[in-house]
Amino acid sequence: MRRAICPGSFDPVTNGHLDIIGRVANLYDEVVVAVFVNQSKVGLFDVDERIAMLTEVTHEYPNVTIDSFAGLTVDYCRAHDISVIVKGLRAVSDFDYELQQSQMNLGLAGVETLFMATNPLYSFLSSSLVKDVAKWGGDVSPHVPDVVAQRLAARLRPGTA
Ligand code: COD
Repeated sequence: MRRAICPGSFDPVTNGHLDIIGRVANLYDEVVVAVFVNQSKVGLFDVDERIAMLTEVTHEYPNVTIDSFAGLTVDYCRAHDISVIVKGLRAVSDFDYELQQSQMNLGLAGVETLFMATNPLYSFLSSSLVKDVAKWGGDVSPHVPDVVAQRLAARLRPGTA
């Protein structure tokens, strides 16, 4: 059984994340999309909300499951018999930090990291950018699934949705 993990904050999931998840689902028998519970950072959406959105937008992939974790990604991998972390790379600016993480994770636990190049349609997309645009009333519907656009409007511009 080939099992991979796509870890991230997913606050919230964007079409860029979803593109990577769908492509990974075509390559592995099982894919866990794991929301990192970061105790030192308050997100726009809580972990349960992020999981609910991810669950809804990945329902077409039967081999994708959604989970959350606290602590090290490699500890989650060891506990769930996962040998590969898949990360999306948008630009050179992602590379330095992702390289450091991948080398640390390999050293910590022998877990490999595979980098998947972003679809150029989404190379500029990040959750932070989407939240900023939504906050000021910009149209984020081309960049996130409908359910996410609706939740962003309800959270950031209540009364206007
Ligand atoms: N196109 C392609 N890929 C994308 C796009 C896009 N438009 N947007 C984001 N991605 C990729 C990112 O590159 C990343 O690989 C993944 O999707 C998740 O992105 P985010 O922004 O939701 O999540 P991050 O980058 O904040 O997640 C960081 C982790 C939670 C993975 C990391 O901090 C982690 O592993 N933390 C656990 C603690 C740990 O193990 N620390 C030691 C690390 S060595």
